[in-house]
Amino acid sequence: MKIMSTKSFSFTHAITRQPSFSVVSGLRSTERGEPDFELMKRHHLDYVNALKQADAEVIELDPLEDFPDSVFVEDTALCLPEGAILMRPGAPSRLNEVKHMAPYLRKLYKNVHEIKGPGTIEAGDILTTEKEILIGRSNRTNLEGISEITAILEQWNYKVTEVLTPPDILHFKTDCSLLDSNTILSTERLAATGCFDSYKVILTYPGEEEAANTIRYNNLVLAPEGFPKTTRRLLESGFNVVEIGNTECAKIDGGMSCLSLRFTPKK
Ligand code: CIR
Repeated sequence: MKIMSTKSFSFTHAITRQPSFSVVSGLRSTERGEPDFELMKRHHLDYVNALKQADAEVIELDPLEDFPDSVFVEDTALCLPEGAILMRPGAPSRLNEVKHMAPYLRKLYKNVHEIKGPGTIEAGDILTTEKEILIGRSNRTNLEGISEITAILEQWNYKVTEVLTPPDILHFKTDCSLLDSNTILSTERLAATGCFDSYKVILTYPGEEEAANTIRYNNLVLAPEGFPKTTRRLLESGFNVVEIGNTECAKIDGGMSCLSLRFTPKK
């Protein structure tokens, strides 16, 4: 795989948070059974090790029992080379997760903004590519949240494109991920909206829509295990793929991107 140095997938650091025992009560859109905590912990360890294998310095935070979904740190902040932006989650039970992330980001970044509201936005709805930042409106991310973050991103000279997350999909990135500076992995239903028309798109294999949420971290793509036909498509396109078990997080709508913040700090 060609190693390119780009701001959208070249990083030095990652933040993860251990699942809490309460994770078994995490929010979910449909009931798919209770997550097996021990198995989730093993998958989480594999995930952290894969980030390290991709040269990440991983800051592993302690579990937060009061916040069942706090393992999904991605939703609390957007981290860019210019600074970090603290989100304002649309799920009331997740709102105060941000307070527990803020001190770590303030240590690592000089520039930390926060979404003050009344709008809401979760970073699971934000896809940063080399040429723009796509933000999906969803049940968690509304117009006010998008306009508040857009004002900050435009100061940093980003082009922001608002897109619609198809109905019944939790977050925009539930259905897509960035593979390289011009390639997106997407489900057919999301690509059909036209939001990736200016990119090269690799589609998830029909029936393997859950494989769409991966992460590219330096030269590695972390992809969920159990979707062999989509993984084959990635391998055939020249990506280095490491598969990580995700069956337990999937029961509460979580995937590869949700489990980390990926960034290069700037003091
Ligand atoms: C939630 O509903 O908020 C969690 N159970 C799942 C969050 C997944 N996060 C993400 O896609 N970025």
